[in-house]
Amino acid sequence: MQPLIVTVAAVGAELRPEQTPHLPVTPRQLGEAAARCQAVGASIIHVHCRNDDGTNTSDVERFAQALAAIRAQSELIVQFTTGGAIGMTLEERAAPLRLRPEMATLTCGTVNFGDEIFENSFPIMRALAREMQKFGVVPELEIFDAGQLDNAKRLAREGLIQFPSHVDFVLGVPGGLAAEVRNLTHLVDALPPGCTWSVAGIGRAQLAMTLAALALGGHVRVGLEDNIYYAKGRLASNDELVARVARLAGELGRPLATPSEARALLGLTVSQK
Ligand code: KMH
Ligand code: ZN
Repeated sequence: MQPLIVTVAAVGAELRPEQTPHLPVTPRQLGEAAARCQAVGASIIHVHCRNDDGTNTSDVERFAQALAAIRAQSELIVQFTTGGAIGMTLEERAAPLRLRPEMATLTCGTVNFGDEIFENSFPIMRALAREMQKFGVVPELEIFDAGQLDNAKRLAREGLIQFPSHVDFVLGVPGGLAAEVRNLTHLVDALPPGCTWSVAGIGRAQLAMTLAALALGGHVRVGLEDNIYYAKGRLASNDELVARVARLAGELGRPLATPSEARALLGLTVSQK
């Protein structure tokens, strides 16, 4: 099995700071979270940015500060969101790509998202993919529902993304595909040859999906964006969630990928540090 790539989705867009004291809101807090998560086994950090009051922002300067803070304190692969927050325009979602992070997410279809709609029409996906091509940013394909993998294959036929690619299955969003092992295995079976994949289980499903990925030889995304609890009624920090994955992998004899090993596995040959 490949060394395990652990992604930490440290902040996301949906949580309010009142929900947990562990949310990294400022660039400085993101840098500190990156250092702590690398120390316990993470190799990628998935980045959203907030204003000091916790509201979402796509401000390029704020992303630049976050990027600098993370790079100053860690060697993690920095993966920007292009999903942003519900209600952001395409231009807002794409703006931080000009900073040329090593990776960025590309969600491969529209999905119900709680009571809201996370809109990713083909024109939106094409525009984001083109921006990534323009700035040399490697996409991680986000799959929230079964048909989205077929959308990704269509984007590949159009020359906007390339397979093999790194794919993250985000399972258990209310409105998306349920976080069940049979759904995960179905998606893994449908991947084009040579892809690497991870799974992000939402809420309580984070732990079960972690265990499934470890068993199947995939990679894992954890973090407060997807789940704020360590156990029922007990809030987690990002590094506690990463450390738990590391311990579980250790029990299976699966080594953790360092950031440079993760870069090699993902074809990100040049570190920008
Ligand atoms: N906040 C969600 C609407 C991504 O980062 O690419 C979208 C999201 C996905 O978090
Ligand atoms: Zn996100």
